[in-house]
Amino acid sequence: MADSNFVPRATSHVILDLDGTLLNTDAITNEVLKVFIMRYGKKWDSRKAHRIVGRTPAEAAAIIVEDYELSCTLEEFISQITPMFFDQWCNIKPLPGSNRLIKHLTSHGIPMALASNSPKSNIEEKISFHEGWKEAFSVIVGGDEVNMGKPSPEIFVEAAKRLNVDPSTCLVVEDSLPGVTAGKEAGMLVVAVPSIPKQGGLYNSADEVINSLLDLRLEKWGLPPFDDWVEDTLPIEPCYIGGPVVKGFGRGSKILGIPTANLPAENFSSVLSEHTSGVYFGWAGLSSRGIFKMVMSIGWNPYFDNAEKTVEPWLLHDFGEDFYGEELRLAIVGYIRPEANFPTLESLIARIHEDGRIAERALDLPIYAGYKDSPYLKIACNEVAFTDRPV
Ligand code: ADP
Ligand code: RBF
Ligand code: MG
Repeated sequence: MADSNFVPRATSHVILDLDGTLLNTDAITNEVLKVFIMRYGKKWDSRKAHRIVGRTPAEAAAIIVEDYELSCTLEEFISQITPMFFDQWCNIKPLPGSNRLIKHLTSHGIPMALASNSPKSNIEEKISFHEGWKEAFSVIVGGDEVNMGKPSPEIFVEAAKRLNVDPSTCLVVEDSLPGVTAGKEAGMLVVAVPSIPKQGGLYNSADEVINSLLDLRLEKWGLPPFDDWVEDTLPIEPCYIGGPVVKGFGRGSKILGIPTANLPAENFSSVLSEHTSGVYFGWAGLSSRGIFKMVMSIGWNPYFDNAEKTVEPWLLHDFGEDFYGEELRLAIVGYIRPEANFPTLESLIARIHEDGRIAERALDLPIYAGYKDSPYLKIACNEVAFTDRPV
């Protein structure tokens, strides 16, 4: 992995993987496999999903038939499951930062290629649901156009050839281990964006491992930097979620001295799956109390090794009491940073307070301030007049 002394060489072309990197294919894969495996009386274990990430469809099929000891042949499996996937392609959502990255590189005239283990026709079908994607890529290389898919470097070498450039001037962005291996073997610079959380350590050969595309710093690779960060924050497509405040584990309030209101995660697991873990901020509406500034973590709870993501908003206001059972509604409007491991509790606490200050300042900016008036938040306050309430 890149150390701090690492001076990258400049790149001029970007080669992107599709599934798991630009598209949240994993969500659909999980759903389809869950349903399919149930038909055979077995239970899908999403923690084993990493076994198939970055595999060719045939490899993935073989792994699943074997892992779950399904009473069908590989051929039966593939012929039954393939139409189930086709039906879902229109529902695959871009991962956070995909549209932003594609638009940015397009507007700066940086040539882009798509390089995926999927057959080319599947790639074209999948990207057809996303505006501007097809036109953005001057080259598309599918797994059916080479002898061997990733981890063989062939797909990437072919992409560089069609882009008419030396592989060494290409930056690859990849979520899977086979993809990272392929990119490095091809002699390219590789940024890994693991789609399975907490596996970053496995991606040693990548030049950098980042948490999500939102954390991509193009200037590190000699490419034009994003210009949409505002005062240490990144505006995101606003997202509204809410529910009754439930009792948490007490670590936040008792150990960190930072209470976070827990929401029942099952209410919005689909919304959560669309957000990568990290620190976000926005506005919080609390029934009968008003609207407050809020900074939150998504997905992080090292303490309890939870399988599901959690949302933990810290309302930037001193209530002096609990508010369990009250309806809490959130408008999440910006991103601050990826989750991190802190060496000490003190450094974690200091960083969360810094996040709080960043959110506090940012929410006064016109781009974020307006969301305070979202009707969604006001309903949470039982329609009372709260314009004069403290924020
Ligand atoms: P945690 O481990 O997340 O702190 P608890 O449920 O034990 O979990 O404590 C958090 C509770 O503290 C919230 O559910 C809420 O009722 C209360 N609380 C008080 N002040 C705040 C605040 N400023 N932000 C969030 N929650 C608060
Ligand atoms: N815990 C971490 O270990 N790493 C982090 O980067 C991290 N960021 C956080 C950011 C915010 C805004 C908040 C409120 C908490 C954060 N936490 C982090 C703490 C973690 O979420 C903590 O375990 C829970 O808040 C306690 O339930
Ligand atoms: Mg991938």
